[in-house]
Amino acid sequence: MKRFLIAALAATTLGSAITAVTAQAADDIRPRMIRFGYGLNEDSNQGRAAKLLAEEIKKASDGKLKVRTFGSASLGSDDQMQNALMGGAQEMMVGSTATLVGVAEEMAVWDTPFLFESEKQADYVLDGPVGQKVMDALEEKGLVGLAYWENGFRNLTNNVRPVEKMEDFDGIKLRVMPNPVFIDTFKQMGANAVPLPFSELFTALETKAVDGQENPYNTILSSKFYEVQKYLSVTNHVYSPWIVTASKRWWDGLSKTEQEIIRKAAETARDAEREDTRAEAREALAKIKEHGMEVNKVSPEEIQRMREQAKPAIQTVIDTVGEPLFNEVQAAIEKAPK
Ligand code: TK8
Repeated sequence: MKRFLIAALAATTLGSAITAVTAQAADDIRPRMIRFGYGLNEDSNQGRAAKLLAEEIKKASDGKLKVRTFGSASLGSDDQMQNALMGGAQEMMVGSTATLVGVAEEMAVWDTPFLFESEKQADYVLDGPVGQKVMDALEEKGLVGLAYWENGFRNLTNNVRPVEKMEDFDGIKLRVMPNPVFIDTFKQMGANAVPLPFSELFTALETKAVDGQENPYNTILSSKFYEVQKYLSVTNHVYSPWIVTASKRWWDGLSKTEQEIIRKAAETARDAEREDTRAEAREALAKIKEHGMEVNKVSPEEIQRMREQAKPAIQTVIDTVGEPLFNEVQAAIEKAPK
């Protein structure tokens, strides 16, 4: 403050007054090392966005805030990283909202089968007030939500048979994200749903501990699931967001300027990541086929049957998040652009 006053007194032109203000803001940024973890590899859409986030933070802080990114779950599974953030042992991460349901049950609302019909709709709801409300539920659990990134619409892969109708799920050992809504949804379909962390998934497919999994095209490509999976069935059964989070213990010790820089970087990276992910997804099916996977598109009639069959899982969501929040999300969807 003293420095600011002296500088301001010494200022004879508007230009140097501005310099003084900037200098004061810079004092607000301390040299820090930020560990940012994520589950996919560096060559994935998640990896590219993490890199961009790190660059943005470096630029905006004049190199004082240094982000070290750790891909391929090298700091642990999504679940382990969440715990590290809550305990203050790691600063930041990006991972699925689905894995956070055990921390803040409100997150389960995004797992509602067939919730969104388009990416535009998802952006509108996630970036709007109800998306923020769900994010805010993390705070009392020791996490600060910064931005939703796109994981995307999920599709099914397996080694048993192409899934063309609901009955084809029968007996397939399917890895699902570890949360009750995903387990329920696929049990309803007749699959044998096995919850597993993503970091164990490739090996589980390779060793045939499970027959299949479900993820967006981007991940099927970047994680090379085509090496260990034969059939891809296009279901778009749910849109999955990722969420960038920070350890609240750590966050509360940052200056306002630092918080602002990091929040903005998470949002800038979000916008770029969504564009990148969508562009990649548009090309992905052709590439997946080139890698030898057999692709089938599930018919609208069969999707309708799956929607009906998934209804008990929707009830699980309502029981978990409460009817008011569920309805609020529905209302936002109705207002969203198609
Ligand atoms: C990456 C995961 C992944 C998710 C999953 O750590 O677990 O299947 O789709 O993106 O968060």
